[in-house]
Amino acid sequence: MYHIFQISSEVFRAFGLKMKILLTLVFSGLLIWSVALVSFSNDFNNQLLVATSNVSRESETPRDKLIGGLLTADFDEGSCLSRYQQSLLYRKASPYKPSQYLVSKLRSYEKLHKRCGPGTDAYKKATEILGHDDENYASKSVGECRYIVWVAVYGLGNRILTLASVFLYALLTERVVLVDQSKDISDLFCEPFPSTSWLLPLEFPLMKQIDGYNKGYSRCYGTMLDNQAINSTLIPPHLYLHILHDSRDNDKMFFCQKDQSLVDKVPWLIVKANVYFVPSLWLNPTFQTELMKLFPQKEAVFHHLARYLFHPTNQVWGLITRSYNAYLSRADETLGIQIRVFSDRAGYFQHVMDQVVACTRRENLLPEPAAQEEPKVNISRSQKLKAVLVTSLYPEYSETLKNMYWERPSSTGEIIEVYQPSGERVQQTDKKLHDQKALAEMYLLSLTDKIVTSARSTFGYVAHSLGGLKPWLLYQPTGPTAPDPPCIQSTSMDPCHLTPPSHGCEPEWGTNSGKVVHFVRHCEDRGNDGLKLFDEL
Ligand SMILES: Nc1nc2c(ncn2[C@@H]2O[C@H](COP(=O)(O)OP(=O)(O)OP(=O)(O)O)[C@@H](O)[C@H]2O)c(=O)[nH]1
Ligand SMILES: [Mg+2]
Repeated sequence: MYHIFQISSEVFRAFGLKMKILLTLVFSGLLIWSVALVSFSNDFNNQLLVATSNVSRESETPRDKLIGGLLTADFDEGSCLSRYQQSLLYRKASPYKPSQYLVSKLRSYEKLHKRCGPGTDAYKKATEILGHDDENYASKSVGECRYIVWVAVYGLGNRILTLASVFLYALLTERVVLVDQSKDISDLFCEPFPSTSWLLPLEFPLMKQIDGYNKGYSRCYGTMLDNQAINSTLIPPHLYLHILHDSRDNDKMFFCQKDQSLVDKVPWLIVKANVYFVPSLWLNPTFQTELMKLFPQKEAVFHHLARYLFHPTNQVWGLITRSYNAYLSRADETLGIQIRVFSDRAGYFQHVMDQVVACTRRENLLPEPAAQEEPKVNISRSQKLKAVLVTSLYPEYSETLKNMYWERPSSTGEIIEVYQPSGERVQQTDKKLHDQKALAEMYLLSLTDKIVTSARSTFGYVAHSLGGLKPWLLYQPTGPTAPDPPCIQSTSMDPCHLTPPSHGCEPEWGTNSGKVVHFVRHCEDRGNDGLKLFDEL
């Protein structure tokens, strides 16, 4: 027994010794090997990281924060984050590039504005003449600086479109544009021109009178024509231009070549407008030559001007970026739907909802909900996510759409996420936060991939044109049923000039203004009315 134990303990001791040596060898081998492996894999990972970052750096097209030279680099970034961040972080590169001629014209305009803007001697001198209302400027040189004052009237969509129109007119006629700041414009937009201001000083001599200007005012251009109170030998120091939906034929003579030679001599123009009047400027042969050089792609006029002029303030940019990051940034595809109801008793209407659904299905913008729940065995985590941004005064439209895709799956398997930032119910123009939300929503719509907008809505026009998107326009219902067809895709992204001149200028008085030049035609959403720029024939 003892023997057996003694032998086996010796065997074990000998075996244990060998085991120890063996284990030590194995462990140290493993250790050396794993150290080698770790350092190799670190090296490999590092190399992989360098390689992939090179690839992503190479494959990522460098974003152009100045948008092809449209923007000047002369601004401090922090004071207006949207100006340079829009193209760096939120927008796809626009397929529409500004012409070099437009870029150089903008740089010259910026210099002119700096020389003539508020606070300069030139501005002071120019305002002094406003005190002498009886003076005739026919034979006087009015100095280098002539001005056009934009007055804020009507909804925000109208304001944005008219301010862009007034600015283009200023570019064409070498005037300086100044902006009525009595409303909330500076809560919405940053200054667009460096080292100066576009805000009309509150002490402007005509400030108190401007509110009351209308068609009946003796210095209204149409009224002066009616009264034969203006001609080449009788030029007033200021003129009021009435470019609104109720303008008379004589007010619209403003667009004609002969009239422009008179208007040009007036040092101060004050404009109230609620329509996008750019298309009518193209009907004037003098402007047309210049406009062709500025905008070789005609339908991109507002697109470029808006990206140059309208930079949301940091507060509005916060609204935009928070919404974008929370609801749109992760989607594979985004669709914007703007629903504007024009009727005395506005609100949620079933026929408007039916129209939106009919349009988005017919045009393959949204999938059909499936007839029944499919028993899915293979669950895929890579389903496509489509985000739908709805904007409307009424929250019921997006709620209905959201329910539709919750109650039934989509026939394509896509995940449909519906989001509506606000539902203000009533228009509250000039209320700061209301207007800021309206601007944020127009801007967010402009960031979507495809867009459906309501006919006749300036809110929708701003959104699609700023985004460079040819919209699907929802026809305006004429009764309590959805129009058939429900919508049409526009072949041009530029906004429509509602209530344009219906006539030509002499000698072709009576010509249909939609038939004067082939690229200015009636708007798809307005039947035989409205004027719009088209590149596609
Ligand atoms: N936030 C938000 N406000 C809206 C919306 N629709 C209309 N509004 C408000 O109502 C105003 C409507 O005026 P516009 O912006 O000129 O739009 P429009 O569709 O041309 O309407 P009208 O000018 O009344 O013919 C907007 O500026 C907002 O104040 C919307 O979808 N979202
Ligand atoms: Mg409007």
